[in-house]
Amino acid sequence: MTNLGLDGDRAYAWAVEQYASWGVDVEGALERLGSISISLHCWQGDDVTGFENTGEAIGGGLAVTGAYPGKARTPDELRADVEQALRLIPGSHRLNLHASYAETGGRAVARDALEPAHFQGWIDWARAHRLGLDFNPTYFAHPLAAEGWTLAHPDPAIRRFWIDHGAICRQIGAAMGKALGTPCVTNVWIPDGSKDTRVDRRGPRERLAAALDEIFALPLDPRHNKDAVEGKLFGIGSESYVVGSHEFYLGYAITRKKLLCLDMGHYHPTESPADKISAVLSHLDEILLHVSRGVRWDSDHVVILADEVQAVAHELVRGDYLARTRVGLDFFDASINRVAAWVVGSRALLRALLVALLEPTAMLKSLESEGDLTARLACLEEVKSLPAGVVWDHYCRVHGVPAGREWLESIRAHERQTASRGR
Ligand code: RNT
Ligand code: ZN
Repeated sequence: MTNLGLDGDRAYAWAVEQYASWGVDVEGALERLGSISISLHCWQGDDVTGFENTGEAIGGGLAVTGAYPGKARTPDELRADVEQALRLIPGSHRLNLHASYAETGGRAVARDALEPAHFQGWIDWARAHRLGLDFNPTYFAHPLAAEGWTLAHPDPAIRRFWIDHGAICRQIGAAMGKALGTPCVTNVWIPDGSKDTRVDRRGPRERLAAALDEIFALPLDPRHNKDAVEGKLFGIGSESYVVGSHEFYLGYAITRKKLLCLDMGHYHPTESPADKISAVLSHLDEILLHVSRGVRWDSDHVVILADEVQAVAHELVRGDYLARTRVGLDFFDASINRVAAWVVGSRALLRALLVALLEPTAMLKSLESEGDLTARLACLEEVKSLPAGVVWDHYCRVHGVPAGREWLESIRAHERQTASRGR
């Protein structure tokens, strides 16, 4: 063993003692952390471009800024980049695909004619790497979405196209889940909304509910596919009205027994996504989280270990919601190395979860229930300086992943290997 390893072991033993003095079982916490899979969003690797090669603008109010070189151009490049990211993220995780990442062998396949076969490359690769897959129908970057309306479009022919797309995507999700032995979450997000004052706010919502009911009409085995619906506050071009708002989907998810997807960027900036978890899980079996970071607006910045992410992690642990929550990332940044963005976001989220798992929650809850609010506040503050960083380093080491900033070396080497991609 190297000196570094010895120092690390000593530091870890000391940290375990510190936590034991608070009644916290560090090994138990690490075991629980190891059982949490994060769904990495494929779209961080190529700025939400996908492989349809239609030259269609992304649209849907989504915007990716930056011109960092090295963007993945092909499924193989994207898979190599995900593999590189996963080498630097401790634990076993998942990949979240959009329908626009189908592999159609250079042939144009309409979105309402996609098949599981178009994702066989992804499925085989996921199996080889022991990854689960999650899925999303793609309701943007398409001529029939160019007006900003899809499932709630007033034209029944356009609605039909998008309903068929959604229905087909659930079956693709089920094929992924069946092949990989882990349920695929297929998440529906649509951009539909209005830039300016909407007079008829009711019609589009009635159309959306009816369209969703058609999409979900075919019963699928929940061991293969689980459906989620994602609401939003506003987007570029839908500032005044969003058909699929939070309230719309909360009601929909409760009445149709779907997963509700809470994207951390999809609320008023002063709202707390963390506080919504126990509220919605009072009425739902499961939720999907899109962990993201809005800066002033729904800007989809790379996730960092910030207060709101920590608050979400605390809620999942304190409320004992981990088993009822699927955790995914959702951000896109083209101004920094795209693989590093996945690594920063995933490691930040895992660290937040670790801090939450290392909390003496039972003790804090009993102070609270005894009404000792002074001790609750004092202890919440003291706990913040416990040596979670030392435990994190140990966790990385036992998972064969660089503990500190050394992981950047590996990103640099990958950058050199992929230099020929250019911008
Ligand atoms: C958009 C939603 C949605 C997308 C992805 C690409 O506001 O957050 O989840 O980011 O589907
Ligand atoms: Zn999202």
